[in-house]
Amino acid sequence: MSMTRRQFVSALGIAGMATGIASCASGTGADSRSTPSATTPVTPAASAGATRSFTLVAQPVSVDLGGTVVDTWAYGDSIPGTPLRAVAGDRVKVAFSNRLPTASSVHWHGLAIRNDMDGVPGVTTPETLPGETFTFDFVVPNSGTHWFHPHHGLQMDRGLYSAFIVDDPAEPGGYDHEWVVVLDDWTDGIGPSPDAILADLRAAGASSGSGGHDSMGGMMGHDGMGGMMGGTHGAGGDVSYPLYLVNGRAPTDPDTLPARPGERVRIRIVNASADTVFTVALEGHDLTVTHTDGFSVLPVVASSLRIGMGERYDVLVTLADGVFPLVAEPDGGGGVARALIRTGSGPVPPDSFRPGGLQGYPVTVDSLRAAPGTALPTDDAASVQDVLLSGSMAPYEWTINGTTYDRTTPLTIRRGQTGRLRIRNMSMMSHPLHVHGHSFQLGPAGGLGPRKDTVLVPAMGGVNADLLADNPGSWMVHCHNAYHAEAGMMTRLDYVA
Ligand SMILES: [Cu+2]
Repeated sequence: MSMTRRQFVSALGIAGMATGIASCASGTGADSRSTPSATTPVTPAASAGATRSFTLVAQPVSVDLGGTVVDTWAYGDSIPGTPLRAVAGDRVKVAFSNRLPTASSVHWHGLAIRNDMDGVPGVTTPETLPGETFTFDFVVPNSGTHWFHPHHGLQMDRGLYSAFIVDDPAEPGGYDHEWVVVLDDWTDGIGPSPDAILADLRAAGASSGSGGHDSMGGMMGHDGMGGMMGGTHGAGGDVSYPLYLVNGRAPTDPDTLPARPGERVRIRIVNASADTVFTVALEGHDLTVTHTDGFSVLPVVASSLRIGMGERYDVLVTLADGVFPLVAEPDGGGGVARALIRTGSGPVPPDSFRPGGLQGYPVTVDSLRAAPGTALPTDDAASVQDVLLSGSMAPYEWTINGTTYDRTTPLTIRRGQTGRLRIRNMSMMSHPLHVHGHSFQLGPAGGLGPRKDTVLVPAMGGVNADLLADNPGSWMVHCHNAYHAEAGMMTRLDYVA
């Protein structure tokens, strides 16, 4: 049975309301009732071409993460904040009020919008001072699972993030439920603050004695630093997190999607963490990967998939009968993030449970191909530029093309050109590289890989990213590890005459 988009949207809206009520009513404890999932499920926007106005407030809050109450910063009073939703082609106005004790700004990750609304202080958009309101006003060009967060210091590693879903009116739908799943690594209010962690990383780097700028940066790795930080991480990021979250909930009190056996679910997965690459699997089910970063791919059936910071993957699943943990395992171990899908009765597996799919080989960008009509043209790139990712733990500095951001030489492009970024990772950690205001085509030649805006570049590996210069301005190109970005791993892509 195929539905028109309008029928689908209408049906999903009703299903959304019904399941929202169900999830409130089925909570067993006060915590479950008082903090229903912020994102289960979201209601699609009704029509294209509209002007949609939203308010967004960044503020200090106390939030229950499912048994643990933390003081942190959030959009509104939940983590994640209320998702925003529009239809491709809509004009969106967001009145952003900053009630934080410090300046902030909002970046709309994945939306290829006009440069002056991109939310990067000092480059595109003025920062919003405490007590002030700034109204973002832009047309949303591209559909997909996107998100938003501050582009301001380490604020992203607090609770300041949520999904921004953009519907494509031409997309057929064909699923019964939709579920936004936002992954996060958490320390604020439990462990040291993000700013204290960065100060520790810098102090440890300065005092380690191995000194000097190491061009093979990162070869010494983060294992040593993990030891210094007293953490348990092996091959993970630079930070040891006490908790991992799905939709703002700890694994002991997970967000739950109620559904019926045989129903089909679209799961929109966002990795909003600052320092953690996750591998995701759903017990008892394969995941059919349909989109990454909002762009459709030839469907691939995966037992698990690997998702870097800032990346998004959409998957389809036809549900079996029972209770199924959706688990995101961080690189390096140290716990899991998880949610549950409940289609029948049965006990909830313990929070340490790991789906069998995690033992398989995870899907990465290497296994994905752009769907027909999705790929960007990549022939005859008019410019080819190297983007070398490197760094060191002592001193704690991460670099692009050998320099930190304060000394960077921006990449350049001419309007209308196709430009190739030859991204090479010279370090022993993976880095999710994000280009603002554009998407890029991955692969050695046209059309081979997926189209994306953030790509997890493996340790000592490389990718070619071809982009089309169709959105003039000065744009950030950076590692989406918040600590690496703060430690210098950023540059710009500047349009030149
Ligand atoms: Cu990085």
